Amino acid sequence: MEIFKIAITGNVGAGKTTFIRTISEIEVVDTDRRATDETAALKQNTTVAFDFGRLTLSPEQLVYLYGTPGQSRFDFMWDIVINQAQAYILLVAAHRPKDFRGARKILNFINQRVQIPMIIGLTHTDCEGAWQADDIVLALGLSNRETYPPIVQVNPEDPASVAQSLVVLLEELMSASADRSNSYSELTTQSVH
Ligand SMILES: Nc1nc2c(ncn2[C@@H]2O[C@H](COP(=O)(O)OP(=O)(O)OP(=O)(O)O)[C@@H](O)[C@H]2O)c(=O)[nH]1
Ligand SMILES: [Mg+2]
Repeated sequence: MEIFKIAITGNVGAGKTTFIRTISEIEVVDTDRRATDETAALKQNTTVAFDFGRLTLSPEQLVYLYGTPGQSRFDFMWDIVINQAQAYILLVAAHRPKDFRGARKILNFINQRVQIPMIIGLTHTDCEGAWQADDIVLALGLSNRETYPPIVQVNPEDPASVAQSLVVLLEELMSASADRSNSYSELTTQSVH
């Protein structure tokens, strides 16, 4: 059995828990609790540890989905989740420009710890005040088109949209593994000669 471990990360209210609930075939193990601090102004409940969901791709392939808490005071959980993951999606709420700096912080936090395939998922693109993808890319400090990751629009409430974003992420993961095994076979070929 092949298991792909995918992390879903992003700021408070980006849609991580919803994303996992929408696509998981098992009841999501979530750790949502009533928000008590500044988050309470934004939403009733917030994830305090992690979410876990599961998706069967084929009889031999499973996806495990791990959602992080959005609040940075739980960043020790980001560490635990990201160290388990083979790839991740960073969800960014397109209508909350105040959160772009926080999204950047999460990106830097993860980049300092692991180098794994990732994509950016823009959520809330249907909401009033949503920024265009190009402007969000600049706000996230991703100015070099050659190096920045795939960016998709995703509605965490829509199963087809969530599935489509997972396909893009799994393709990134597959192509990164193919690159790794090519460079491994180049290395071993070189060592034979
Ligand atoms: N209109 C709209 N609503 C969305 C979208 N994505 C998420 N939501 C809603 O936003 C709310 C917050 O979603 P959650 O899934 O709890 O967010 P979270 O990222 O898990 O938040 P924390 O656990 O607090 O960090 C929910 O009510 C979702 O239904 C979107 O693309 N469009
Ligand atoms: Mg959550």
